[in-house]
Amino acid sequence: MIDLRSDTVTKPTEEMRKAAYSAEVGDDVYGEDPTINKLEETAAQLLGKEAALYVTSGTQGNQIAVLTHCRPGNEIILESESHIFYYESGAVAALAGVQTRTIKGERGEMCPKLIGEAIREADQHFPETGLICLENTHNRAGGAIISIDNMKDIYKVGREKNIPIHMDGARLFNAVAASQKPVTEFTQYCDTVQICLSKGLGAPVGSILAGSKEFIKAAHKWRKRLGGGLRQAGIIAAPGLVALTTMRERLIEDHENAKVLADGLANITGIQLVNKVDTNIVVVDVSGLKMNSTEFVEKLKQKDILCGTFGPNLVRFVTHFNVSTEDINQTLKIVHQL
Ligand code: TLP
Repeated sequence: MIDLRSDTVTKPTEEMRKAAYSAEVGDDVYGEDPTINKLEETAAQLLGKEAALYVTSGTQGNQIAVLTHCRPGNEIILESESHIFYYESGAVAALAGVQTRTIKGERGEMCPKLIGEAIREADQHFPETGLICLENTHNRAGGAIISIDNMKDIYKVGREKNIPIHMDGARLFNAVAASQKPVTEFTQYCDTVQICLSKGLGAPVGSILAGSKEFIKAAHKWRKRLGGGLRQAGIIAAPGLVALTTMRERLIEDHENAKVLADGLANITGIQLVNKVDTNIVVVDVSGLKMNSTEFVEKLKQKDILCGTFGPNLVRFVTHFNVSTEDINQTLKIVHQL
């Protein structure tokens, strides 16, 4: 099987498995797991934030961010196809009791002026705006990089009106690798950031939520409330540390493979490339093949290639370190024959 459904399917490397085996552990609810402590310190330093918290998933990290920044009845501003809005099962409503104000972006980038206009004035009729959320890279915009300039302008709007910014940076290191800019160039323009260790970086589980010391202290309590207090979890944090320290630079290989795939697919009659490929995600429209996305995905599955539906006619392919350039060429060969 060539699995291009997501970079979440990556299997831990040998080094990660060895790190898990030999991890020093303790009870993290007592703050005594040295491996988790090291992971959190390393992540905070790397991301240019005062503190960090190890959480079970990207969704948990984002939800804890919303819960910590907001109060029930607040409104949060976010892009209309952002993961927090689109793919987190309505958790911001169910858990944090906030309502969403979505803004349609251009390749995932929201217009700072529109954000400024969406921030609520003080009025008894209005909810209070509690948070602005960004997503970098933007999944449904096809792994698009949100530019540092756009982030800076949104941050300015947030600061003027005293609204914090949270970045869903599930794939932030893809943006970093592709743009060859330090990660802190991005994170300086958000108050809190969530990064996934379990996507392109390849760890089996876990995310990091980073921010100020005060914020992380409050976030820690929310993690506990959500049942996310873990015990000898150094065993899973150890591969996360390997992921964070050794797997970032190689992401450019995934981006190169994504470009080969995108160019090849674009040359196949009936297939239309939908996104400009900045990183590791390729989205195509298959309606020209006289089939819908479900049929396309099923046909490829029969030939041992996995990809995912992304809309009635849209299909998403995601490259990662368990997919080689030969696998990409094989995929193209099979799609040609459909
Ligand atoms: N994305 C998954 C699916 O949930 C769609 C994928 O296969 O791409 N933020 C962003 C931008 C994400 O893409 C994801 C996962 C998450 C957050 C959530 O991470 P997890 O799956 O760890 O909860």
